[in-house]
Amino acid sequence: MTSLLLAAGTRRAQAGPRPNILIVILDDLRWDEVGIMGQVTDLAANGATFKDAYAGNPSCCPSRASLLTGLYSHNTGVWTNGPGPLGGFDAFDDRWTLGVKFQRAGYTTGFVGKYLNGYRGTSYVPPGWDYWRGLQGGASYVDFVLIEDGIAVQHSGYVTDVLTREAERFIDDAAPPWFLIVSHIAPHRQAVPAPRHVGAFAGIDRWRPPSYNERDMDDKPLWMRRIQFLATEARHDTDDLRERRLETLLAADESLATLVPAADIVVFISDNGFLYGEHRLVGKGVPYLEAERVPLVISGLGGPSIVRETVSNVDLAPTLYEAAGISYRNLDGESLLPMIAGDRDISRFELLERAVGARRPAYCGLVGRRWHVVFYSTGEIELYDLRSDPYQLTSVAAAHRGLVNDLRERAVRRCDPVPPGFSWPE
Ligand SMILES: [Ca+2]
Ligand SMILES: [Ca+2]
Repeated sequence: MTSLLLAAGTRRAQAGPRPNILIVILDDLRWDEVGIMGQVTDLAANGATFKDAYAGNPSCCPSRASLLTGLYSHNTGVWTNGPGPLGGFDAFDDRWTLGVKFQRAGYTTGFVGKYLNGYRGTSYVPPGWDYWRGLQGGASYVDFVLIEDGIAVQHSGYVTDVLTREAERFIDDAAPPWFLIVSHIAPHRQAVPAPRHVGAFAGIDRWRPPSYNERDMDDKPLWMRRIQFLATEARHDTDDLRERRLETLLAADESLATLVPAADIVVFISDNGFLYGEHRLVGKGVPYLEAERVPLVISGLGGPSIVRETVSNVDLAPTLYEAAGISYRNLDGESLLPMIAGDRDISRFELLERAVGARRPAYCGLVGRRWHVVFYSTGEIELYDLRSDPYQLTSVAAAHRGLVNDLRERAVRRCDPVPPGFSWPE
């Protein structure tokens, strides 16, 4: 096994100008949970591991739209999971995706798995994909419909295994060079592990970071101060959910073992993270690290290296275009190739932006190596010094007026147009 992996790594390192490319996307995987996936560790040993990669709009559909295009939400127009004009499958302009660009460049392109929220009740195949296995929305882990090149096919196997098989079929038949996205639903709710992995993490230590059920919320904006402590039942449910989520990752890891050796470049990423009770929150879509940070490992473009610059899911498209010699323009992201090669830019800030939600105001913000700032449409500001307060326990906006003003000027420039429901306070 080891020699096989080394051989694959060697081949990747020597990838020619038309490399075969595999992107594996997980759903709601936190950046700090990949340690249990041995295949990701192996990828990292041959590649670049990004320690501070972000989804600036940390929920499924906006993040996927950004990943597929290299554009922020304010340019994809996909602000929410939808349905409606602000988000979801219907709101996405699919004419400028990775699939379209790679197909035009002569690649054989494939997409297997979860696409965008709201992709259901249709057999539509988006442009740019020679091989399409789109998972219908709202799918369960064991009973689901794949749109197979325009035809709905009911499946009843374990979803991660079925998607892996469909991906293998593409790799076996595709004329090189090929470009493939495999988009698993693991570890998203309901987080049903494969039968062979049930109980693998039973009894694991409960997750209780310092921010768990945050005691003092006085530093937080009003919408956060209204949130109650997690009750006993919610705490137990979240602990159970975490066990099952981790168990679903084992099948995803097996999928990597199957698919990775065929590719020259491999990208492993998640669409967004997940909170397990930090700041009394369970879920995602909020401006805290556990939701925003995503795992990102890229092999085949250099390394091994640990990259500590702040990067984003919009950087993926330009990185892969550059790696494959495909020209592009007018993208929000930047190629990560210089960083993988060792160039350092510690002044980078990534954009955070989100439309107004049911109980949360719209916001614009920035995150960099040290500072995490969020400007709400209410005029409230959250500023965290990630160096001294990595759990975001105490906002220090009031103590850093000059810094806040500087960051606000940067945010005004980058958050343009502003999210729906947002305006800069006078
Ligand atoms: Ca997600
Ligand atoms: Ca606090």
